This record gives sequence, C-alpha cells and structure tokens, in this order.
Amino acid sequence: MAQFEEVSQKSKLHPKPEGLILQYGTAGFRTHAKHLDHIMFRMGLLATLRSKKTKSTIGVMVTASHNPEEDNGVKLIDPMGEMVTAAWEDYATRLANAEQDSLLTVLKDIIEKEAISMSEPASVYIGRDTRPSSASLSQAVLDGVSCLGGKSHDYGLVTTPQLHYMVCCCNTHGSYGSATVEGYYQKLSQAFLQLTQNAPNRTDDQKRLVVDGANGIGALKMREMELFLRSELQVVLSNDGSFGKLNHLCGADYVKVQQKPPEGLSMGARERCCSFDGDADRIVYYYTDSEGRFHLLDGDKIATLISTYLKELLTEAGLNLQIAVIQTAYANGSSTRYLEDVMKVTVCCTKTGVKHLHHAAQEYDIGVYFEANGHGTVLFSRTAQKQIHELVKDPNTNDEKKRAAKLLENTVNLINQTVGDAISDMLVIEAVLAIKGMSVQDWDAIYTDLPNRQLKVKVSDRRVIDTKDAERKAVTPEGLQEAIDSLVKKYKQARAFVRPSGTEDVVRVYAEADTQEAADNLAHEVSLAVYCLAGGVGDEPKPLH
Ligand code: 16G
Ligand code: MG
Repeated sequence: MAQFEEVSQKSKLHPKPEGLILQYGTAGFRTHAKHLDHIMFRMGLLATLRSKKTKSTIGVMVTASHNPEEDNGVKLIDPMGEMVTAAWEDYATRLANAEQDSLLTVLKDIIEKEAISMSEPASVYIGRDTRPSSASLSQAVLDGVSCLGGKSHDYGLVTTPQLHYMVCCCNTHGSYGSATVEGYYQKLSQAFLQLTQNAPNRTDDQKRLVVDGANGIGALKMREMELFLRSELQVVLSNDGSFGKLNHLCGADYVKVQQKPPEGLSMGARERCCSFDGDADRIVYYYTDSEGRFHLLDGDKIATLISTYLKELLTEAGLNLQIAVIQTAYANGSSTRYLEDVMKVTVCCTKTGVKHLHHAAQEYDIGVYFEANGHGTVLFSRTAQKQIHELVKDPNTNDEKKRAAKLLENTVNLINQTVGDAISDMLVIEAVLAIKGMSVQDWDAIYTDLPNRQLKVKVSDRRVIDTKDAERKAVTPEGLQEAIDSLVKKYKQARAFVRPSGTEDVVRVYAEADTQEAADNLAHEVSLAVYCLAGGVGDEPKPLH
C-alpha cells in the first residue's frame, strides 16, 4: 500500500539509532532530546492508528515536564482526555524499539492485532512545551501522522492539561467546552468569576498570589489568561521564562523535593505562593512564616482543602453523593489520618502515576485524587453532575441549597477533569480560600505533616524489587520487607516503603516519623537495607547527619 511505502521512505529521515532501547514509562517516553526524533515520528504513526481504532481524535504532547531543559519526551492522550491505555503503551514501546528494517513489520502487527481498518479517517492534536527541542520534535510527530494519511491540528505551545482538554472537547463535540485555548480560558475564568462573587469583600492583598512559572509554558499561559480573570486574581508572576532556564532551581518539583522556595521569587512573610512544573500539570503552594520558616502545602494538603469544601457543599445542598480521596503511598500519614478520622471520607491508595489515581477516582460519585507531589484533579461522575445540575434548576430548592448547588456547578466547570492541571487547580484553591475566608496559614493548620524524607538508591537492576499493596510492601527480594518492618518498629509514628522508580534508574525510599531526625535516620537505614539486599552499586548510602 502506498501508505506503507511512504512510512518506509519517511522513516529514513527519522532514523533510529541502532541498539537504542527506550520504554514508554509512567508518563510516556522521556530522555535527552537528541535521542527522540525517531520516537516522535513513530508516535505520530501510533497516534494515527489509535485514532483510526477509536474513531476519535487522539492527542500527542511533546514535553519532558519537570526534567532538565535538555531532555524531552512525548505522551499520548486518549479520546476522553485521559492517558493512553496500557495495551497501547506496550505498542508504543515495541514501535519505538523496532530497528529500522523491522518498523513496518511491527506496525502491521499492531494493525492486525487491533483489527484496524486503514481506510478509516484519523485526527491527531499536537501540542508542545517551551523546550528549544520541542518545535522540531513536534514536526517529526506531524510527519508520522501525515504518512498514514491522518489529519493533524498543531496547537503549538500549550500546557499538557490544555491539550488533554482540547482532545476531550473535540471528542465530546463541544459539550466539555470549545477546543481552543481561548475556549479554555473562557470556561475556567467564567467559573472562577462566578465563584468569587461569593466572596465579595476580598482585599487586594487577599487577591494577590505569587506564581513561580518554572520558566516554562505555564508562565506563558498564565500571562495570556490574566486578562480573562479581570482583577479577581492578581498574579505576581516570577520565573516567567524571560531569562531563566526551564525548571532550573525553580518549579513545583524543585520546591517539593528541596522543601525550599524557588530561586528568583521574592516572597514576603506570610505571602501565598505557588509553583507550577515545566508543563503545568502539577502545583504546590507554600509560604514563609514571620520567623522565616518555610511551609509547604503539597498535593495532600490540596486534596484535603478541596474535599473538605466539596463535602460541606454536598451537605448544604442535601445531596447524597459519595466522595472519596485517592492517594498514593507517598501521602503524608497525617493527611490520611485526618481524612479518615476527622473528615470521615473514604480514602483509597493506588500505585504511583496519574493514570492509576485517575482510574480509581472514576469509581466514585466524586473522586478527589492528588499525589503528594502536586499532580491531581477531581472527577465528577455523570450522576453527580446530573444531580447538581438538576438541583440548580429545581424551582423548589431553598436558597441555601441553591447557593450550594450553584457553587458545586461552578466548581465542576472550573476543574479540568481530564488530568491534573496547575492553572485549574490553582483557581480552584484560590476560589475555595476566598469563599471560606481562609488564609494560607489557616489552610496549613488543618493538620500538621509528619516529618518525612525521600532518598534514592542505585542498584544494578531495579526490577529485582517487586511490590504489592499499592507499593507499600516489597515482595522481593527476599528479606527486604522484614528488614523494613523491623527498622520501622524502632521509631514512633513511623512508616517506610521502597519502590523502583518508573522514570529514573533508581530505587526510591520513603520514610516518615515523629521527628525530622527520626525520619532521616529511618530513610537512611532503609536505604542501606535496599543497598545490601537488592544489589546496590557504587558507594554505600551515607547517613544524612
Ligand atoms: C511521573 C508521573 C507522576 C509520578 C512520577 C513518579 C504522570 C503524568 N506523571 O512523573 O504521576 O508521580 O512519574 O516518578 O503520570 P517515579 O516513578 O520516578 O517516582
Ligand atoms: Mg508535569
């Protein structure tokens, strides 16, 4: 067929370096940009097949999120704006690793397995972050799409969640919103302005928010969106990319991991600040108190704030909808305890990675999911949305119920339900704080985090570690879990687990305990156990103190 002939010809322009093996990891392919041209071309091919198979528009986002500027990556977006399914992640890996002369064989194999009719039309949406390599890499994706006769729409510079939103808008024929960047700003800002009408007396100080844009796409898009927010949110934008390097000493990942403010941000005492990551799908908040101490409000605190607010509104509206919070093993023990014991909401724990949390959240009327690192959103089931909508419309609803139902309705519109979205999450948080009349300190005081520490250990093959119970228990190597259990017993309020990273060639170690010193010691001792029992390489882990 002519299409295959063209693939064969064009693929020569995007040659695969022989022997290079890459995996479609937790969030797509990610590595140094110089190794990615062939991957992009092939993901263009795969997205086109996926589109033919699902008879829907598929998204391809070129970004490496919080990785260094020199890296890049790519992820595929399924019809409803969610991450591509596991079977297709597998195809992505196979296609990526096929040597030049077997590319067509692998491609045809996928077509056959999935019974794809090549005469179906195909449509692919493409977006990219601000990395210097992203423009040419997204061109390679476009080449792949056109080889198989797919139609493409290049959105150019967009945040990852914006592209997820576009894909969902397109496949729901506009019922989720209009598939343009302007449509996104309009939908979110209208909902935000409606919500903040419920907090009419805010001062300019309360409306002020310091935003660290990680020198990336989030900063660019925040600038564009400012106009739509009128003066209801007064954003002081730092690390806007005008001179600093992407993710360098700034951004959500830096702030969360280092537990300190980013460079390039001037923050007054008690001032509310937040950081986006490099593709604006993650957010964390923070402030320094009057003694200069730094306080981080991570994904767990965000989930608590949002779920408390939603639960109160459900009660006020008299709606009987089940709300659950989805976390991972990294959730601070204090947050889980608070949610279960004080808030009395269902808490569920899944493996690390947005797709796992997203799927778990779909099981509830309202599923609030956040990873501690700031990835997350809220999913409202069809039933939940319908009930909220009907209550708003019901002429017999009393004023209190109607107010609560309207707040819920606008909150649904403000949330990007396709994936975690730093801009949307930020607006939800700002609206909730405004409506509840809370300062960032009030929010922080909901519960106190247990001190914790994360470390990484290099081993010769991280796959020797297998886990169960949502990564909280190690099944292999033999003896490791027993060793962790006996170490944990030495400390108060302690917990620890290990898991192989899905994005880096390391084993991650997490520990928490009643004091920072205890958490540090426990993390170190667990690292030593991993080093000894799981084939550690290089120097033995050193104590932190
Ligand atoms: C990816 C995941 C993130 C997860 C992280 C874990 C998405 C969009 N991103 O960045 O959710 O927390 O990987 O990394 O799913 P790790 O496996 O190296 O610890
Ligand atoms: Mg990201």
